[in-house]
Amino acid sequence: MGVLKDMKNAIVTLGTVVALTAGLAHAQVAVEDTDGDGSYSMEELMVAYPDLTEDVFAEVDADGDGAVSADELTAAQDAEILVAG
Ligand SMILES: [Ca+2]
Ligand SMILES: [Ca+2]
Repeated sequence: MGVLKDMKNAIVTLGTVVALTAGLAHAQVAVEDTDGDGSYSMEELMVAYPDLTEDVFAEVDADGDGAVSADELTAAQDAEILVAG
């Protein structure tokens, strides 16, 4: 009976991990590089984040080159500088 209980615990734990991972993936809003230049402009970001302001864009654009790279976007989402809704 002990083995069965351990298996049940393992399945419950796995289910929790899957649910958490799905939740994180869902929280990440997909931003589209509409013009295909390899980076995200303010206009492209505003499709996913309509409330985006120039101040926030400047914060997301960590190196200040006027465009947001995929790395800058991921960092901003992780740091919750960009929050959907
Ligand atoms: Ca672009
Ligand atoms: Ca940049």
